[in-house]
Amino acid sequence: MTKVQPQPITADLRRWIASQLDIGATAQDIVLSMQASGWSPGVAQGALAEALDSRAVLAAADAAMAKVGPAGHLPEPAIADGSHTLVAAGHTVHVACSMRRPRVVVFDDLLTADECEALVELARPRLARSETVDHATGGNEVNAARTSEGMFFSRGETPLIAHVEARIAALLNWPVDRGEGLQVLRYGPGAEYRPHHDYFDPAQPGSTSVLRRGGQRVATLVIYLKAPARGGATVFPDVDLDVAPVRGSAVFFSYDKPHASTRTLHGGAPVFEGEKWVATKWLREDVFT
Ligand code: PD2
Ligand code: ZN
Repeated sequence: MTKVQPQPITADLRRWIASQLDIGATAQDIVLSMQASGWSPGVAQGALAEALDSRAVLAAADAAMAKVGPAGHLPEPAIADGSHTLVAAGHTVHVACSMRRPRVVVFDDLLTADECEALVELARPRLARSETVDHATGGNEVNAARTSEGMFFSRGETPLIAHVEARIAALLNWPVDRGEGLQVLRYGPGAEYRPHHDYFDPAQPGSTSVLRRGGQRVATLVIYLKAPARGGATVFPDVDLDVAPVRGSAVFFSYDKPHASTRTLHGGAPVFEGEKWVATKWLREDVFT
């Protein structure tokens, strides 16, 4: 008896469907092309429904943002009135602590344990040794200062990712389309990310090409998906602040200029025991393409 192999919805397939939707292909065209390439009708329709669902979530998030007007100068949660419980896209998030200069806010319960686990499992098969931007060329390079493994999701890649991005957009009052795709990092014992700034140094020749895709980074949100037993804090050496990695929590910080005077130097301290997983969302001043 021949066994029918299940056909998984792969990242490549999701990207292909997204590109077809971008160029205006109809649902019927997409399903027919998939069937012609050997996908079963059920999988083709399921993958398309998933892609349309993600798009609807992101479109609703951007429509909600349009109602509150254009993005302000910097991403910022609405806590100026003393609120420490925020409802973002229907999900309740708690403010654990905040600092004014540099602007740092720690959130609890940004993601549920199930959401953290699902993101880890989606990312796991796609991990590779982390790269950083080569300042001279704007390309990527493996860097000894970053001993984690990582991968990038594209924006709205799955309905879960679209929901998380809509929640982040609502929490930080910054449109989804001004964010890079989520990056997931895994740190094993001994792995670390030495202190650095997340903005692109305008003086470096390699920054020109990255700045063309949405301008400067203006804020970072590091979400803890899995906490190590010891080590792995996110550290801010300029202000002697260590943020403990707690599953579902996140640290947000913003920087109004690409300069060390923002005191946003930060790093991932070495993991001593267990594994640390994070998802990082970088926010740009303009639409990220
Ligand atoms: O994993 C961290 O704690 C960390 C520290 C510094 C992540 C990043 N930077 C980053 O993703 O930029
Ligand atoms: Zn960083």
